[in-house]
Amino acid sequence: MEEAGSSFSGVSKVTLTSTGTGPNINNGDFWLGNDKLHAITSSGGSYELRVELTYKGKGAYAHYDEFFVADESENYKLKVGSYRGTAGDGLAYHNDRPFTTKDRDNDEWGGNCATDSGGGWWFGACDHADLNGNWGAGSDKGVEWQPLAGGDSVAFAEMKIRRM
Ligand SMILES: [Ca+2]
Ligand SMILES: [Ca+2]
Repeated sequence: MEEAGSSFSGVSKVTLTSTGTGPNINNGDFWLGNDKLHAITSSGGSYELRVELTYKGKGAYAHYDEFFVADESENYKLKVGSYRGTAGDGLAYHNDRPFTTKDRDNDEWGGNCATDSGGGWWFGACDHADLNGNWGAGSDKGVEWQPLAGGDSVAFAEMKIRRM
């Protein structure tokens, strides 16, 4: 189960600039798109998520035994299940939160977390993890997984899902 997962699919690191329709490629980064994530995760069966991270030359992972993205009418709300792994549970805070982009503010903060953090995510006020930030940026604007790297940007991030 913990092999790097030939049957896992879906790469990411993200710069989603708009509302979730279609892939959005920016500087070699790729986000599958929330409509596609919803279509996949609602297509039958349940999906698990494995987040691969590298920080200071060391790999770490976070595994969730459920991963689901709701549809646009629910603002692509995230559902993640139980955590296990070595990276810390960066997504617990984001569970059940809607997706915020620079042009659709669904977060719980007075400003727009996507604008401040560099890209769309399932923000609250604002994040414990945010893999759509800016590579190498500090001050809460980086590619973040705070249980692993605090306010630093991780060096690599990938989200992979597979049907259980
Ligand atoms: Ca807001
Ligand atoms: Ca951030």
